Amino acid sequence: MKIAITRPVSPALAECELTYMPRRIIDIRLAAAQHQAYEKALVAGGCELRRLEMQATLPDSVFVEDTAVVLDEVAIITRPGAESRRAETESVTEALRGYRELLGITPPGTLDGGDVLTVGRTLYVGASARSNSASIKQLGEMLGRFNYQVVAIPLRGCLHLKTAVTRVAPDLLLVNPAFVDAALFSGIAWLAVDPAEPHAGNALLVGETVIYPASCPRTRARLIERGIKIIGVDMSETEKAEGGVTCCSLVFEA
Ligand code: CIR
Repeated sequence: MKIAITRPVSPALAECELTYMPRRIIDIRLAAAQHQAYEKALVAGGCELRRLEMQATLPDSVFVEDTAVVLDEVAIITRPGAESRRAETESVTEALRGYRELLGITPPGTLDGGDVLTVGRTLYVGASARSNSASIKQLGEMLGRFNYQVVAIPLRGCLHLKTAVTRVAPDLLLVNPAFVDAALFSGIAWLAVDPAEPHAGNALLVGETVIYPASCPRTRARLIERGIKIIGVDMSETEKAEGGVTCCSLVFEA
């Protein structure tokens, strides 16, 4: 059974961290309605939801992806790169305790889950402003015993690795070559986003379907052409907070 951990949008989302985007007005009611539709898409994709309590005072707490990396054998609780987000991990730790052995990133390591792309036994980790070399070293040490290799990936001009590249099928990546060098992902085919859609690289593969944002119609057409089944979602409000479809859930096999 697939589990999807989610958390409602905080009414303080407008005070979110922003790195590459200008601050724009966020409609919180619309954000909440869009988040509910996103949760329905997760259910349509075969997930059972585990909704965490809202954390009203933590603006970015809807972006649960950044708080943990859940693998088949173990889960790693992150230490988010933004100080304002560190308190988000506590409730996620409690939620994951029943499902996995838990390990954690410790200081001086910082890691956002949005920087970790798992392909088979390889964890590609974005060397971003949020995830540092200390955490990449810790991941390598922790996960060696589970036979994972950890590979640091340089990024340019985007917040997280998964802003630039995500999986859209077991054997296919969706890549924005402006943000990351696709040749670094050896042995796996890739499809480029439409260059007019810089945030189109963030797709959420759930089972055999891809949850995909309405804001990227050109790349969506490319995916459909490749035979990929899409569930469309409108994420306009969380997109203004620099979040995409992967960011709002932690999906794993129970
Ligand atoms: C942040 O800057 O931390 C949030 N405003 C957005 C986080 C998005 N998370 C993700 O891409 N995994």
